[in-house]
Amino acid sequence: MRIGIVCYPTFGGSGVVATELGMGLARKGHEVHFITYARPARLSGFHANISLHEVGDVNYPLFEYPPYDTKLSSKLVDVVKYENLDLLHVHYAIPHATIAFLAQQILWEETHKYIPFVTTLHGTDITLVGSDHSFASTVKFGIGRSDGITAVSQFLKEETEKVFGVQNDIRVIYNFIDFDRFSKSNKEHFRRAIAPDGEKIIMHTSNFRSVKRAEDVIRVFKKIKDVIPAHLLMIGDGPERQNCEQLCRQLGICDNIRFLGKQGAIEELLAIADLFILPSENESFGLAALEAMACEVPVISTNVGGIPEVNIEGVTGFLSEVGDIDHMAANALKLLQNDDLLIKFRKNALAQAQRFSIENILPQYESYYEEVLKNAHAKTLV
Ligand code: GMT
Repeated sequence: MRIGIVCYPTFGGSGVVATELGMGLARKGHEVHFITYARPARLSGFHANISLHEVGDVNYPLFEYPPYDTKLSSKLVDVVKYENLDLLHVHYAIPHATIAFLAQQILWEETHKYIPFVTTLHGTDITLVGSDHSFASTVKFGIGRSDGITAVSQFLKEETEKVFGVQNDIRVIYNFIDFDRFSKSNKEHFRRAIAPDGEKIIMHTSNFRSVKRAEDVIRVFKKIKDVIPAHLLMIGDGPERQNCEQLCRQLGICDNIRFLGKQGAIEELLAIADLFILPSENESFGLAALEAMACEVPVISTNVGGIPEVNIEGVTGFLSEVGDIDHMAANALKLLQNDDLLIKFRKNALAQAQRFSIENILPQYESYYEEVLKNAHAKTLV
């Protein structure tokens, strides 16, 4: 199949999933074309079946808000036409679903080629941004016009149906993990550098947006550190990072916390972690938690959104109400102070992550594409 993938190229979860999916499809022999405004952060090296089409800048003094959507739509028309694509798969509804629809209409008018498109809903496109009234009608329209819609969790499917009252069938296809990359490796030298006296290592990765409640990680860590020797690694960057740094100073625990910023090889850091903390206010899936679990790191998380579909209470980690610092810290200590329990949870985390292996999930996308293509043949545009 010749597939065009549209995504945000950043470190955000939707871009990561889109890129890993494209690379997986390419490995299976499909021809994949990424259409984005920059090289996706997770796309590395040369792949025989992968091409990248960058949507360039729009520089004209009139445009205080550059019309990226227009350029993206024209780029999609070109790539579909000249690379003879079979299908578009757009990640994150805003604005990609509506732009794909626009490109579809243009192509139909110009060439009578019907290009079906699949929209994958990732989370904040529905829960935060999508339901903001100023976006709602356009997002609902884009979803409604998609030839196929997938959601990354059962929670997100139900939320989309509730928020937008959409009639289309939404297919749940969970996020996945590539074990060739994400599996525990021996990084003892690195562990010794961070925690020379055998201290426990706690980790958090996110884009430090307020929805991630990264300050809660610091507060939970303070309670852990008050009881046992420990270090915290904070990975990623974003709007709340400064507040987190400030909080460390206020609490006087800076010596035990490293802010490492955006990192490419997360798996190398996860290799030395004992526990992962994800205290999000909302999370449609929690890919960061799955990556941790694949590296045998149990997860202390909140119980919101799709997280309980990934992190199983009392098996792969523990779940708490949003903002319940005491509960999260108590659960973390339960694991960190009992090596046998920690080892058991590590094994459970790996076993649960294996359910989400790329080998299990990628064929679900392939057969969904085939279904969508078959239905598209029967479709006519008004
Ligand atoms: O919130 C993020 O980390 C970024 C965001 C995105 O779309 O880039 O992530 C969402 O999609 C991820 C991949 O499907 C999910 O794992 C995250 O749970 C989801 N984030 C939220 O729902 C807040």
